[in-house]
Amino acid sequence: MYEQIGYKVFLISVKNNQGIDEVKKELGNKITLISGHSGVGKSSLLNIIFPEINLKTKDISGWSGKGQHTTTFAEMFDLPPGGKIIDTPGMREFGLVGISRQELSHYFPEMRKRLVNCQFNNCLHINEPGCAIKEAVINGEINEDRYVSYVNILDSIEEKSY
Ligand SMILES: Nc1nc2c(ncn2[C@@H]2O[C@H](COP(=O)(O)OP(=O)(O)OP(=O)(O)O)[C@@H](O)[C@H]2O)c(=O)[nH]1
Ligand SMILES: [Mg+2]
Ligand SMILES: [Zn+2]
Repeated sequence: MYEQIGYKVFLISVKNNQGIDEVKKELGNKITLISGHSGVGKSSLLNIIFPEINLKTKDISGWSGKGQHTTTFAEMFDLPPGGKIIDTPGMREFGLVGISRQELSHYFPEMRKRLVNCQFNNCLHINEPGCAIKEAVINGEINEDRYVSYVNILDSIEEKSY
């Protein structure tokens, strides 16, 4: 689903040392932030790529599965090949700051390139006539799950009353 939209996706395993080199190659001379739920293996990934960082990770034997965060604050490290990487604590929920309802679809690459085809230039792609986004969802060009995510996020953004 994400590859279709144009994102790079890597299938990796720290335990089996699979796909790690491909990720490492992407990191040089960039600033990268690692994000995801607690316990998905963010710090373990950084440790296997750059052992000199030596981050604390969860011990499997002491792993109760809930409410424990091994990484407790975000920390940025210089990478030997140049660039920086930021390890962050696991998160429960994402919120958006500073993105208006009108702007939201610009952050979905597969929507952004179709916006010019909507009949109204302030279309929110919900129930407007002549909406190119809804049309693309109906004929399968935009993934339905992505559209549902869009609608859910849109609902979570409060309309500013000026
Ligand atoms: N099977 C398997 N286990 C992994 C993998 N990567 C990490 N783990 C295990 O998952 C557990 C959690 O790893 P961490 O690296 O501490 O996870 P984290 O995402 O940094 O967690 P927080 O710091 O709490 O956000 C540890 O017991 C790791 O050994 C993997 O690729 N495969
Ligand atoms: Mg961690
Ligand atoms: Zn539209």
